[in-house]
Amino acid sequence: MSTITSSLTKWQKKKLCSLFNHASFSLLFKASVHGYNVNIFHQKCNIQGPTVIVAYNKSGYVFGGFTSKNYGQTSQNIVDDKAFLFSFNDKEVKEDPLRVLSGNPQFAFTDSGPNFGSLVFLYNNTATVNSNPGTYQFDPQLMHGNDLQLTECEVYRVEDCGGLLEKPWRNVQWNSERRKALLSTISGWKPSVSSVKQAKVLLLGPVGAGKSSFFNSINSVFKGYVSGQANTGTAGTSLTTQFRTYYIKPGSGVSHVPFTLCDSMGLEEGLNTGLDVDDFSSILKGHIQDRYQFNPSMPIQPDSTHFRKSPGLKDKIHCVVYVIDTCKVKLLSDKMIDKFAVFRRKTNQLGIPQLVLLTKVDEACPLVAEDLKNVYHSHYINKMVQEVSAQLGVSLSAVIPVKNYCQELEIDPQIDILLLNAVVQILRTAEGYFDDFFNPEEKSE
Ligand SMILES: Nc1nc2c(ncn2[C@@H]2O[C@H](COP(=O)(O)OP(=O)(O)O)[C@@H](O)[C@H]2O)c(=O)[nH]1
Ligand SMILES: [Mg+2]
Repeated sequence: MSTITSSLTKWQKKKLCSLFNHASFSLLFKASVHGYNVNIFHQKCNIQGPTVIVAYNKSGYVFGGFTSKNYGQTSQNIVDDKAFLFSFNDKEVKEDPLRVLSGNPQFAFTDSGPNFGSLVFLYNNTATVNSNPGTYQFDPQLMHGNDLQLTECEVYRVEDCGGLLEKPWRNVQWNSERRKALLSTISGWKPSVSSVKQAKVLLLGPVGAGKSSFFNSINSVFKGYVSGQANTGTAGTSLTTQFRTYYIKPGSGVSHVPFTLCDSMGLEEGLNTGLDVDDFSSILKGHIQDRYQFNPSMPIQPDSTHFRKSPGLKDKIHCVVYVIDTCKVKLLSDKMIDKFAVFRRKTNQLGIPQLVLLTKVDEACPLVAEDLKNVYHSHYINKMVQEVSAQLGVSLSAVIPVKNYCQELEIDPQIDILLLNAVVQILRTAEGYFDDFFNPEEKSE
């Protein structure tokens, strides 16, 4: 699965959000990745419901149009009285965005590209906008500074995120005592089998979901400052092609970290791409050693130097954590859901308990971006937790929202609390593996 990421800066996203009432955005199309190509635009954006097109030019303008109607390839005009054009400029931080409504909002989503009457994007399959105020009355200088050459053009699906729930759907205390208590729970945790000192946790999910960022974030919590050991990034295909076991250095008053996090290749939706199910099975059984380089054309063989022939209990995976980007829950393809089902079945067969981490809660809901404490008040996050639980067939209590450290330079106690909560849940889940340990029948394939 290829991942595409938004070009909106935090500030720009805030401006865009201010045009909507409690909306969340999922990126559907990005011209620099998919091309200034009307056909691909239609493939990605048709029948997605309300969307906003966002164009960028060198003069610092971010401008575009919102429509509440489906894009389609029809030659008929579409009427949408909720549609509007907008613009703001990076240089004018204090000003409210320009918002232009039309008395007669008719436009067409034909093969000429998204055509808002007065603005046509992807004009002639190029990085230009055709601008001709008419249906919408605007001053071209204010709309785009008369700079019609685009540096980027994106389309987002816009979804009403429904505001805040009065009562949180999970109770979290956000004070420093709680942070301390969570750290002390973690430092006091031990696997119930004495031969094992650390729970081995495998992170699994699509490329770009935030697996490496999660490890880095947990590491940062224990270090007391934001650090980045595992490579994170936004390459289209799996950036991590090695099997890695990451040890977290004790810190923040914890003298022994009772778990390790393993990162593998990303899950991709194609049949023979991304992590292979046989390799996955070898990881779960403890056969694959640190730094094994995955071979895309063949699963690991017993004669490989990285193949551990007789793994002990400590080498096996004790908990599988599926990592999913909250913004992508609605966009999970059937193929990806099938892939999850195959991996879940394998994990169940081996009696390994499982959890789901929903990352990027800040990107998914602007109310959470504003204040992380809103995470369990957010209607939208709650909805996504329910949706992922239904799609993957895991219980609601096994879905944990988190926000990783990504842009932050300093540790934030609230981010820490959410991350530490996730760790405690992971350890409690792993405990199920060890509790089961004396029932050998459940461990056989
Ligand atoms: N806003 C936000 N961005 C995140 C979060 N987690 C990861 N990211 C970003 O998502 C991108 C992909 O993350 P990465 O950890 O490399 O994904 P991986 O392929 O699963 O290892 C990076 O640019 C991260 O900075 C999060 O919780 N919030
Ligand atoms: Mg990674």
